[in-house]
Amino acid sequence: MVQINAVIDLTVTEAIAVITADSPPVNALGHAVREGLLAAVKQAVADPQVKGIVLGCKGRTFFAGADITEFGKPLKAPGLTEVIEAYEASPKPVVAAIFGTALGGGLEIALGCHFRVASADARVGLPEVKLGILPGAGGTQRLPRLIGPERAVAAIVAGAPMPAKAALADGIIDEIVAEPIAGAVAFVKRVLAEGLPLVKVRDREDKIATARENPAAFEAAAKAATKKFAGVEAPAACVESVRNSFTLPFDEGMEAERKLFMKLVVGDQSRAQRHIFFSEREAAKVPDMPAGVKPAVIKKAVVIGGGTMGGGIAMCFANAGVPVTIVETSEEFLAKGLERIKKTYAVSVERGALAQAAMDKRFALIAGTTDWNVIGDTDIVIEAVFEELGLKKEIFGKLDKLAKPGTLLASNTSTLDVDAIAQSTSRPGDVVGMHFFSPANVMKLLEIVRSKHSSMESIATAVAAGKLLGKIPVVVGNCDGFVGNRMLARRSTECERLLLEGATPQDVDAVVLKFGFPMGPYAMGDLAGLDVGWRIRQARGTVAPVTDALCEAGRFGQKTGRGYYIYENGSRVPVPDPEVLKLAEQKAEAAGVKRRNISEQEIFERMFYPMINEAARILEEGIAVRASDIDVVWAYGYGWPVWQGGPCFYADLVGAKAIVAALEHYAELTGDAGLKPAKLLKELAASGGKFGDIGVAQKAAA
Ligand code: T1G
Ligand code: NAD
Repeated sequence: MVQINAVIDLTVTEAIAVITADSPPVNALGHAVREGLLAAVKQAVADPQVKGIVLGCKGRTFFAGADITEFGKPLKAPGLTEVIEAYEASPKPVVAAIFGTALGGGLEIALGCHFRVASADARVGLPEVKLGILPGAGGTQRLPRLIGPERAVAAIVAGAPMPAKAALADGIIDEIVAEPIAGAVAFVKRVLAEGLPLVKVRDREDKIATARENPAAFEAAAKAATKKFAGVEAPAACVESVRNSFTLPFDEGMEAERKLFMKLVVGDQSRAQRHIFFSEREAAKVPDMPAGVKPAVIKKAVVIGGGTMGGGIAMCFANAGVPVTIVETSEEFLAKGLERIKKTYAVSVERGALAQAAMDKRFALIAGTTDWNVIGDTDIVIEAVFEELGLKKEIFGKLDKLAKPGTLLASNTSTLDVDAIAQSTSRPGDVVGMHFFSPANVMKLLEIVRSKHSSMESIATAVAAGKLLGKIPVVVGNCDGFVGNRMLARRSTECERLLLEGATPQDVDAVVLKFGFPMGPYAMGDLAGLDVGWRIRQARGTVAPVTDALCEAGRFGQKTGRGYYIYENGSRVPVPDPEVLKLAEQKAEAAGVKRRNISEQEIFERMFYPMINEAARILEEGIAVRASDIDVVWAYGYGWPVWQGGPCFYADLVGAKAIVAALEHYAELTGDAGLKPAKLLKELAASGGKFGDIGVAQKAAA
């Protein structure tokens, strides 16, 4: 074995050279890896003893792509394209030995090899679009030559990895093997023994010939793939580059791909998406977590309340293979809850997103009861009953008596005081908030609310449970509305004011949609149900004149067919309703509010700046430890477009100075002291500082 450099070694056995990378955690194709890979293949090609070459990795995965932390910095030679060309040009057969996740540059180098074998549980893909870029080392030129431009553009714009079995069917990999390296060695020996021709993917024309003749099918596939990405740069660039694969000669297509890559990688959208990539990984790290704190193992779960959220949370456990029991007040409510779960799974089966067998397996893991004694034999309890503090305290009092020591007791409350809930037990250290987002079986975000009593073990267990359930856990402090809902409340206040002052729901929603949100605030209110907020305002004695009047008229949104919009015959399409404007005019007159035309820019600023201002207060109070945590909350819980980076990242693009000036203007205009710029925001404005400098997460978006 020859150690080519710190991360690459070369072993020659029976005329087969095995080139192996060992660069934890994911064998990213950083400079040292590239340099070593190039030197190794040159050595293997030059060695007369060597007849065949295998490219593989040690550790948990085959190359998971380029080293994202190198982006935005001067590129050190050799570039990945040069390395791949050296493997492709080898006169000796080269076989890639894939396992784990061959992603981005990892799949691209494998496509540069003459053959690819993979373990059955491997996944391959080109997810670059999720980082606001496109495959930049030949993926948009080689993949179409293997699977055709139509399928390639769909795969590249979606950026989703595919399982080995599907990749085999597509001809991306040549064989599924039990053990990658040994399987690849056997494969290359067979190639040599049978004298199989070394076809370079770059020379394959059969899959692109049809599109060259008639690109209609490609254009249709491209249109379908990008329809949800209006205004997003990377998907459009992916389409352009894949189109080049059948309209330009290979080398010109490669050059064009390079140019598109270099343009995107320095752009704000890619910087924003890379920021979110690293921030979601940082969010799960609790800075003051002592080393050695071990999370408890979750083998069984109980959910109290089988309603909208309880049902979704139970599905999360079942989807993760954890047996879960729902506790309800009556057999009737239990049956309703289980039926809703069954229907939700059945929809996924109908859509082909879930196999019937998988549905049956998961549903079999969900039990229901009205008997609270199940509490005594579980590792975690998540309470999801009505949003009433008294009821939750009563329930945690019961849990305290029944649960075994060390059981994690969590509340899915969206607004209530977790300290108060914890204090209703004799073990407040075992209590945390685990705030899921609706629909709980879909939304990725999980706010883990740390009460002043929560122990480090409880927080560590909640974070681990979140990861087990496939969620993105963000640990936040205990306050009214935690991080997400607290900021959302600022936007809702402005929504109500703008209606009184003369804006329409469709005006405001259009501005928010244009920014990239999947839904505007009024349409979102109608989806969630206007009665949820109404009940909370009634409990708190606060008012929203227009929305309260809508609720008093039974207009709760989609569920009643009318809210801020009309929903005809059960449709989900919001139709503007002049009645709402009339109502707003009446309420404005009653409140003495002067109505006026409100510009798009003002609507924009009042939708986003008050939230950013609240984010600054949240950081001042330590409710969030990193600005990037706030960005992750909004990206994964509230639909903030990832290519806009999140409220704090976006604020840094705009600049604190401009935001402070606008807030001071609107505080004056509305008389709302809550709009006065936060201390931290004013400091950033004065110093030219950035949210990005607060906390430890922002390591690669520079
Ligand atoms: N570069 C640098 N660091 C990376 C990395 C990468 N590509 N992938 C992961 N890490 C770090 C990550 O930050 C974390 O660090 C640790 O590895 C474990 O990751 C030319 C230009 C591979 C499926 O988009 O999807 O190739 O927090 O916690 O859940 O066309 O990581 O421990 O300090 O996510 O097991 C394309 C990105 C790059 C894949 C593993 N590749 N990675 O998931 O672990 S662009 C990607 C992932 C490209 C070419 C272009 C996942 C994973 P830390 P983790 P995981
Ligand atoms: P829901 O009304 O749909 O369900 C509540 C369920 O709790 C009902 O089925 C009810 O029968 C059951 N229940 C009430 N008292 C009980 C008791 N003593 N024992 C057992 N079961 C009992 O409400 P939901 O929307 O699922 O909300 C549940 C919790 O989740 C609330 O705290 C809410 O604030 C929070 N939450 C809701 C959302 C959302 O979008 N709906 C999002 C995040 C968090």
